[in-house]
Amino acid sequence: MMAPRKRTADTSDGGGRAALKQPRTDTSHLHPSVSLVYPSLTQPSPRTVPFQRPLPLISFSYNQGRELEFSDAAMRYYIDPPPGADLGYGYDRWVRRPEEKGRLDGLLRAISETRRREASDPAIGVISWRGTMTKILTAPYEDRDGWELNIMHKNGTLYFEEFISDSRLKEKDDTAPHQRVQMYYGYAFESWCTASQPDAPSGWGGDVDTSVQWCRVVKTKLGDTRIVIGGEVDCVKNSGEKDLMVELKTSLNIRGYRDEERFEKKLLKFYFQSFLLGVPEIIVGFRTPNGQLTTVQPFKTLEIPRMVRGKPNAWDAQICLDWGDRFLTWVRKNVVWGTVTPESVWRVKFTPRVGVELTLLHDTGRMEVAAGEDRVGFLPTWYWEEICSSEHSNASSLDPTAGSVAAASNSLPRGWQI
Ligand code: 0WD
Ligand code: CA
Repeated sequence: MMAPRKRTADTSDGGGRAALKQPRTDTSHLHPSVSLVYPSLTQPSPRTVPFQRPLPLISFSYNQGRELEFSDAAMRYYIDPPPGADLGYGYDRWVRRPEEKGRLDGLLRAISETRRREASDPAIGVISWRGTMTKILTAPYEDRDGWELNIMHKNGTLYFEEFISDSRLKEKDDTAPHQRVQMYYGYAFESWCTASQPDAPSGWGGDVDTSVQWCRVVKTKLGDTRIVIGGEVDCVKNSGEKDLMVELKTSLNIRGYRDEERFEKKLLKFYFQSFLLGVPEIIVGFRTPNGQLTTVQPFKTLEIPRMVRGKPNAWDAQICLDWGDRFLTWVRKNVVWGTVTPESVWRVKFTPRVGVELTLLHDTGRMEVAAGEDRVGFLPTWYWEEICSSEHSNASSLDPTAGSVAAASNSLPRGWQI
């Protein structure tokens, strides 16, 4: 193991709100950690951080055997569901994919395929699944669920992987029966609302198999950071020449003021989840507690922030974007500065109502992340080798120590420039 660098961590985030935490005394965290505290939710966002419209790069499908193929085989078309549909239908036939660690493998294969097709090496600041970015951006308003990320930095790119420990994984797999049913309602709604052909009649779209997914990869930019995000897309609606992506959700019927507030809170997650991938419409199926569909309501993603503005429990999307930008800048600064070897793995821990903390993992932590698999840190070895070889062939244009993708962007072929 290499000795940790004896440097004081840089905690400045540009906003002057970061705080230095003393190194912990327990032996599992031998390195100093830095933290970034929450933004104020009562003040308006101090600045407007731009988010670029996501542009599609590639899409892929996972088939029933969970094999990835570069096709739209798993793409579904939206069909209006039958009124009063039973969301418990087919529960016994649900093929439930076991919970897995938040590995980036599928997304990395798609990025590698895009590089091959475009014969270029894109300058990317962050690579992440969409669900991870949603968690990061909505953290200022999250008061219940914490999360942890593994982070690596190579050739100017930060890789974010959600860290799910073995015990947490087991917990997720052992969902209580009541929760399993609630979870299933969402999938059943997807089946009642989709078909493999655009002109299919309304009805059950086939038994639920959570291994099958259609995913899309987009490039976008938050502040100065170019980001490549991959995420699952539920279905598309054929509108003239273009297929428009649609996100499907279920939610309990709104019976009163409290329910309305709860729903408006949920809209924050719905909004960012779709916004990040450029999904323009969210269709919500409202249901009874025991799973009968009552009404279906479409929402235009971009109109959601305006809908909640001025409400008692309103959220402000700008606070999230500002926080997200500060988060990414803070991670980059500290990781670039503190990385001992390119194989270093960092951990970010988010504590609701407190903030985030960043730590360099030591040997035991790194071994837990690799979990005995063929990986360098959490990146698959085949991918690692690929980026190492492209580093050599691009040695003149990509400076891996610069810590910024901006330096490399001028030499990139068009098409990958955002
Ligand atoms: O298994 C896991 N723990 C994870 C899997 C963690 C993170 C990602 N992934 C996989 C996803 O299964 C998918 O293949 O990464 C890919 C992209 O996911 P994403 O789009 O970034 O995930 P997210 O935005 O969190 O969720 C999108 C949908 C969910 O729809 P709803 O409407 O519930 O938000 O992906 C599905 C789910 O339908 N999904 C999952 N399905 C089964 N098991 C899981 C899961 N753990 N996580 C998301
Ligand atoms: Ca969904």
